[in-house]
Amino acid sequence: MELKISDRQSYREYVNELKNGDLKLFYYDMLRIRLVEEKIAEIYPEQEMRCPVHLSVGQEAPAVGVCKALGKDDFALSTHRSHAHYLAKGGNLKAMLSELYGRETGCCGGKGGSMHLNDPSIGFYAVPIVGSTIPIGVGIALGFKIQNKSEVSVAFFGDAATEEGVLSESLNYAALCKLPVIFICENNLYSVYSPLSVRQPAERNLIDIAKAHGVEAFKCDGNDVVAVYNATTKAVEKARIGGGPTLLELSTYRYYEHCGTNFDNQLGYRSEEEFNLWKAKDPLKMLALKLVEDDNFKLEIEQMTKVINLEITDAFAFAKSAPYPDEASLFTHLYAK
Ligand SMILES: Cc1ncc(C[n+]2csc(CCOP(=O)(O)OP(=O)(O)O)c2C)c(N)n1
Ligand SMILES: [Mg+2]
Repeated sequence: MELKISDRQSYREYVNELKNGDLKLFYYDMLRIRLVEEKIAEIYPEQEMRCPVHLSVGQEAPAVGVCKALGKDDFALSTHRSHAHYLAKGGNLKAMLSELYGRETGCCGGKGGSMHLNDPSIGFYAVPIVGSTIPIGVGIALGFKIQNKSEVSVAFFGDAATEEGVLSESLNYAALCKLPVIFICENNLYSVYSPLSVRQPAERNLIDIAKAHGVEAFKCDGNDVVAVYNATTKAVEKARIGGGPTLLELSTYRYYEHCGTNFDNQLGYRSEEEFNLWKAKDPLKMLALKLVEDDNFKLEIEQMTKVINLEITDAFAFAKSAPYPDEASLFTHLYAK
């Protein structure tokens, strides 16, 4: 059967009518993030994007599984590795790419770059100081509670951030005040080139640390978008009715180098064998396995790819031709009003 899909909107309308539409939407969103980032990797050597980039290829499931469990007014705080979170939370692709190209149409007016994809209208800030999303997420949750709102905040952070003292203080305060915050640790095993084994004693267990502070905590397969979505949905439901915080530790893996658009296994800080084991558990592959019973799915992937690539070509053209910020803008947004 030939599907009549001409643009993203009509694809979404089509998918929404399907019974297992959510799974297909998850796939669509993860594929979109992957294709966007692979395109960034492909043309980064042109040296027109003048900011460092930290790619999430391989880590799409935490972004989509978590953000799809949130509403528009819930707040997500992301890190230096924020493209996937921004797109999954509903960020505008043209505004994101413009930001990477330093253009005034960027979501930070072209002054932030890849690590500052901020858009409060979609409930999203990225803060690249490792660990800082944790207390800011708690602060935003405190704000929601004081205002009697039912929104929740989500703090994304990597495994390296769990080595910072602020995690303990934040867990403690969030549990004490039963704040509507969800702590999401994306454990990809590395902080730049340092594996967990040289940074933390083997007995150190994040789940136990969270529980010791009175925060419910669960481990979850971070490459299984459905598992991530279900775990986050539970945590969000609990937080909305005053049940307090939850921590989820999501196991996942980045494919590209820590910062940049190359592959760096040749450096020897991680083995080819480990890399291939994780590639076999690729989040898109794992979700496709759940969808194979649908004969049309292969065809749909092809069509999704076409639709997404059209959007990407359009968004890059937009970003590359947008104006640079005016010199006078150097002196704006320096202080909060
Ligand atoms: C406070 C602080 N120290 C150091 C850095 C430099 N730095 C940027 S990312 C990073 C590693 C972060 O590892 P992790 O939190 O596990 O996230 P991942 O990069 O693996 O996604 C470091 C050390 C920083 N941004 N902030
Ligand atoms: Mg890490």
